[in-house]
Amino acid sequence: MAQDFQSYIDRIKAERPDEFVTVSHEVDPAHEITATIMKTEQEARRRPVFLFDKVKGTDFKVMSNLHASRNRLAMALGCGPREMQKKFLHAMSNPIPPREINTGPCKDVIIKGADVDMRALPQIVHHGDDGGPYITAAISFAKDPDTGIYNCAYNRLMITGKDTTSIHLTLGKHLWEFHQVAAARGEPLPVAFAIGVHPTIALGCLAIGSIDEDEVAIMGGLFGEPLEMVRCETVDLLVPAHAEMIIEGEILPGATVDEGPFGEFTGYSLGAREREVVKVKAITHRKDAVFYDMNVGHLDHMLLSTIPMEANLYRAVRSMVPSVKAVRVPSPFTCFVSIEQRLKGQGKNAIMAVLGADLYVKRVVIVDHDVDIFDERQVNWAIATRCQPERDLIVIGGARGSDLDPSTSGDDGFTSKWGVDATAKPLLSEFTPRHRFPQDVWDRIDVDKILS
Ligand SMILES: Cc1cc2nc3c(=O)[nH]c(=O)nc-3n(C[C@H](O)[C@H](O)[C@H](O)COP(=O)(O)O)c2cc1C
Ligand SMILES: [Mn+2]
Repeated sequence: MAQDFQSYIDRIKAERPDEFVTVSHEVDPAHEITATIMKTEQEARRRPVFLFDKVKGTDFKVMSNLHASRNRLAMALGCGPREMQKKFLHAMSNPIPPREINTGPCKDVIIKGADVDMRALPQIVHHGDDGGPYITAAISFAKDPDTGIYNCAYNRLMITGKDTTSIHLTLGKHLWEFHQVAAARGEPLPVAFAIGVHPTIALGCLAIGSIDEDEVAIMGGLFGEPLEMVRCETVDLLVPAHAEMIIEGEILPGATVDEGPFGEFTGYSLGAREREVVKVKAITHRKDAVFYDMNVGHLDHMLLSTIPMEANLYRAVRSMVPSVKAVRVPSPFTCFVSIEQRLKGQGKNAIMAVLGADLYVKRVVIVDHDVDIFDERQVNWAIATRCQPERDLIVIGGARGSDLDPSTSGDDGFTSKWGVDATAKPLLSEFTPRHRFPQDVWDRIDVDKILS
């Protein structure tokens, strides 16, 4: 399968021409890119991929909103939208290690040392209150300082100088842990960022699991072949050979800079704080590189992250409750699960599995398999009619969640978490029956005839 970004874009242009919009007039990277995408979504109810041909202050074209459609993501994975979770789980349990190749298109242009200028990149300001221009589609590649196992994640980078950015490391996540270990030794942590990648790489980097699970090999599992990687110019790391652009650098030990606020996936503008600093050592890119801008805080960002999150949560619940039916992450910090409860207590076990499997989940609701978790009215109905809060609500205090949860403001993600067991007690089969119709009556009513 082609592992580059452009050939995937060519497929969208050929197979889904209505989903590709080129903006040929000049746009201001301050707010206009994000506002154009969101106004199109709100007024025309469309979520195409956007290519901004002329962006003030830079030679790079900017592309955005690629991931704002489940169908487009499914196309990247070569499956239907309903098969994505299965495909993701298969890749997690069948990872394929990468293959190093000598060189690749991401090395067409190599800019090093004093020639590095982050100001030559698009200086995109997304929302009104943002603290500065941000790179929102940077996928970090770094190695565990002890084990050498790779870790990948998206990390927001605020451009702070000619060769510096800040980096947001969610407290307690894997890259933050690598940095803690390196910084305690007084060492910088080498890191490289890929910008503009095939959506399979974007999905793979968001896999949730142990720090010892290598996201690069999950990307291979998703491609069904090893990810082709090349060696960086200035740091000892491998990066995707076919990326549009690579930024090489290191996270400095002990240095911080003011960062944020930033309009985030929570729907809030927040997170202003002192954060770690990246010293940029090289930028390499394709000769015709398109700069990808994640339309952060909206569907481009949200749809992408929920697929890997849901796969991991399904895996976790299934290890505890084999008869799990479906898992969904409908909104930030929230998870809905349906199970076929065969034994008393499995609803509570499902709560424990979910809260133990993902740092970000703060609220989980478990329902029986007759409730469609893709319909929030049904979930609310189950909470209202099958729950006794005194008995069915679990609250865990003093846990770790997202430092971007505004309700933990001042406490940086130190949070309580809750689970709602909205399954029927003791079991659905013994619960008050739902109203229904005798099957023979239902079958003999001919709606077409009545309406004709
Ligand atoms: C567009 C986008 C931006 C993100 N920005 C950040 C960020 O700035 N900092 C961060 O720690 N996680 C960010 N995340 C979430 C992480 O990439 C995600 O939780 C990842 O799985 C963490 O990797 P880990 O589990 O290997 O630690 C972002 C995710 C997306 C999709
Ligand atoms: Mn990881």
